[in-house]
Amino acid sequence: MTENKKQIAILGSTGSIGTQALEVIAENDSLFEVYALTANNNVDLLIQQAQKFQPEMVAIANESLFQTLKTALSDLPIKVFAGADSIAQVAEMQPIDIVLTAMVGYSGLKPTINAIKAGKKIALANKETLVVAGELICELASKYNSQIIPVDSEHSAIFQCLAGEGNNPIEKLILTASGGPFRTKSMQELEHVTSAQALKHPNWDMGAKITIDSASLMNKGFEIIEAKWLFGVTPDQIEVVVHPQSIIHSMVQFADGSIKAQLGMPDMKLPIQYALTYPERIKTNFPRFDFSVCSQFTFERPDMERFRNLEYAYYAMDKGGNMPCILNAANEVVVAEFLKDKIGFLQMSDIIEDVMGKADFIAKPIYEDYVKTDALVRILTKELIK
Ligand code: MN3
Repeated sequence: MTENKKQIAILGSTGSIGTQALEVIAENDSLFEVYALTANNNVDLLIQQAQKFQPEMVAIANESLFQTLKTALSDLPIKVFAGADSIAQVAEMQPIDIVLTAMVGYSGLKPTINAIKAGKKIALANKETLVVAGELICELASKYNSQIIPVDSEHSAIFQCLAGEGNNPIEKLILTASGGPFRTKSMQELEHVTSAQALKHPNWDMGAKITIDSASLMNKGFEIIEAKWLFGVTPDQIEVVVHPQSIIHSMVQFADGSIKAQLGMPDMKLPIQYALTYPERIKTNFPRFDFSVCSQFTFERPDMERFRNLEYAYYAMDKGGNMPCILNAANEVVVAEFLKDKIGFLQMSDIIEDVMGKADFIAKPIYEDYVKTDALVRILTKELIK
């Protein structure tokens, strides 16, 4: 461990964000050092990453893979842990400066809470954490003086637009959406789209779960909730506009009517790097946007009739309590079933709507309520699919 380098923990290092974060770190190894890496199941890639980056410790959530990991790294001075609890513990280790939360879904909640309680700076890529328990996370972050820096490209854009604005009043946040691969599909066509089609995102290269969420606009739904908590605005101050070119990553409209936007190529390495170097910017050699190549920016309203998930997310955000947690748990189940082609694309929204009407609503949830809601809603959703 080198004293003057920022010590980074990457939770979910084998996923799309995790691997891109390691590319950013590899290119800036005079600034950053990997302190810890964690993964869910992908032990082979975790081993390769550990051999290359030589962190102090690695952890794998799937305990049955402990021995494989341990044996493969036995000739290196790397501590090896297994189990979901160990990942939450890794997040609070003393030397860590920044915890990048890049795991998928609800599983990010506990480790993020631990990292916040340890006062770490959080580079937040796991949006589900804020969707599920945004109120609790924000309370803890202020109590333990932990700064949350968004990695999600839209929120990074807003964060960048707000830099230097002090307490200048925000009128609204304008989140851009690509519209996904099915933007122009009719209702009848949407009936028959497959997971393979949904996995072909036009602009962004991402993991499977978020790519399906993008196709169904649930991702944008989660992002409005994420924005509400990150930037302390009310639901009516958050607007979504479809911008198929994905060059404007989001915008802020201030009280005087002025709108600031952040633009760039759709490359997650940029917001990842900004979260790690903030408040500084450092040179990259990523491809630059060329106005002579893309000469047209277009905008349209999102269609909430074909893409009902966005409407459900607005409803969940307005309703508050554990409703966003219900929305997220139901969505995690239906996306997994859709990926196995067990249910259709439009059925995902049907089931989510049904679950939101049937699950028990809790107006003022505490941590244990989120845990219980998540577990019960998964069971309920699976029953409704049968
Ligand atoms: Mn995004």
